[in-house]
Amino acid sequence: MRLTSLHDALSNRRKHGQKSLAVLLDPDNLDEDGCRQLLELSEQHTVDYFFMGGSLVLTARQDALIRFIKSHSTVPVLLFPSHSLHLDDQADGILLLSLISGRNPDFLIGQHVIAAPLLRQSNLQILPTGYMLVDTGRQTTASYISGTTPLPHDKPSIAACTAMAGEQLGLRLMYLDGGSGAMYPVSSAMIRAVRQAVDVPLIVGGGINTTEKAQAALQAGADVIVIGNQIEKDPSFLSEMSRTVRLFNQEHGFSRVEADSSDFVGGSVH
Ligand code: 1GP
Repeated sequence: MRLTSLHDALSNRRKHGQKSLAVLLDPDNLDEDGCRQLLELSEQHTVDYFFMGGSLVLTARQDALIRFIKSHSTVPVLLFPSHSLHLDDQADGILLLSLISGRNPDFLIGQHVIAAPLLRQSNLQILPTGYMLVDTGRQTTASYISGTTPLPHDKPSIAACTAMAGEQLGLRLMYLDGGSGAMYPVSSAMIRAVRQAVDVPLIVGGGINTTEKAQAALQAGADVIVIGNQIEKDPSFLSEMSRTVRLFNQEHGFSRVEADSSDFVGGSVH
């Protein structure tokens, strides 16, 4: 299996304490004009990754959007699929999600079995990811569609043990997700507990819609913050989040020299 430059880059960033920004693009909520606007913004304000996916993907737009991004931007595109049908070889990589917060075998291994031969034939870099849905105030599409109970918001130790088990099983990234448009984000206590429990890079998303919430997630130990909804509502939030991540990296002494020597592949550094 390809364990990859994208994975190496994430691990290097983690090792050096460098934080990253991922912008989630939902093909159901984004047309080409909206995408062009975000790409223009990402020229001026560093975005490290575009995540592409949604819980349903009702439209057939994903394919065209990825093609558009790949022809206009060097920011890596990572598929964030909710289903084995949402594969696309034009992307750079795939967060191969195992929904370890749930007990639905289809999302733990079933979809992966169906996708495996297609993934093997594709050029996608595979990032095996322990995906943990967290209860953040209301049922999300992801928990409804997956038929799983999210982790209780106020039980950081369950999240920590879940991540630990995921890491022991060989998963290379962890993703704590309150779900798109969560009423409140994953708590700092839970992020800290997971951060202390595992070494792998930690992605955190869901309901991050203010600078304070982004700073809290970074401070608690998120390596990558993911923003979707708020940028859909207000594209200028992308520049605010880019600035927040850059300032955090500066304030915490991230060395650009280290990044330039060890970092990689398409995406830019802060
Ligand atoms: C959802 O983590 C992502 O899967 C992003 O959430 O849309 O609430 O920013 P938001």
